[in-house]
Amino acid sequence: MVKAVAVLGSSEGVSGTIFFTQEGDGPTTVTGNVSGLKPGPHGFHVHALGDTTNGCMSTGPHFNPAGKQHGAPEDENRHAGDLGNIIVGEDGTANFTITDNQISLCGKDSIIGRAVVVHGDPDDLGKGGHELSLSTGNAGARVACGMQIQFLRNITFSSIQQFPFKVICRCPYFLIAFVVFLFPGIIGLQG
Ligand SMILES: [Cu+2]
Ligand SMILES: [Zn+2]
Repeated sequence: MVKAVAVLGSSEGVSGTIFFTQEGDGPTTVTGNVSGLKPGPHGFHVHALGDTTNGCMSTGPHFNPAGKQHGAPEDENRHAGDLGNIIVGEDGTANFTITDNQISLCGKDSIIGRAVVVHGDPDDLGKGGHELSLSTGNAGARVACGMQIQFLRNITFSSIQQFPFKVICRCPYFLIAFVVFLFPGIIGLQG
């Protein structure tokens, strides 16, 4: 099990925390709580860059390693980062769980180090007929963004068992090998 987290920051009073978990090559589960938004649907995406030096605008476009069009989470032809909408209640908060097959915490197309963004308007899921529908879902301003999705804990039995098939997830294996075998060996030789 690989886990990651992104804490939302905003200049417009929006706050929240988003957690990601993934078991092996399986789907990634996204759970989050967000507050300070107007009621209704709000576009929710993984953007390409974990950079917020210029606010949420610095996060770049939707994460799109396969070069596809913007779409709905259930579409095959979609940006990997297209997680659809989160639904905000009358109290201005949203608690949600999304299970997604196109975002991953491992491998070369990992979302680790990228940004999660909440928009001010609904994502039309590519079907709104607006000139922005097929690029951004016409989801309006970026009202909050979570800089850099970061590993919460990645040294687990399942990530070790996947060695050597992962790019990122195998790193802890080397760390563990070093600590368990090599480091005591070096100390032993010197002693
Ligand atoms: Cu977005
Ligand atoms: Zn998109």
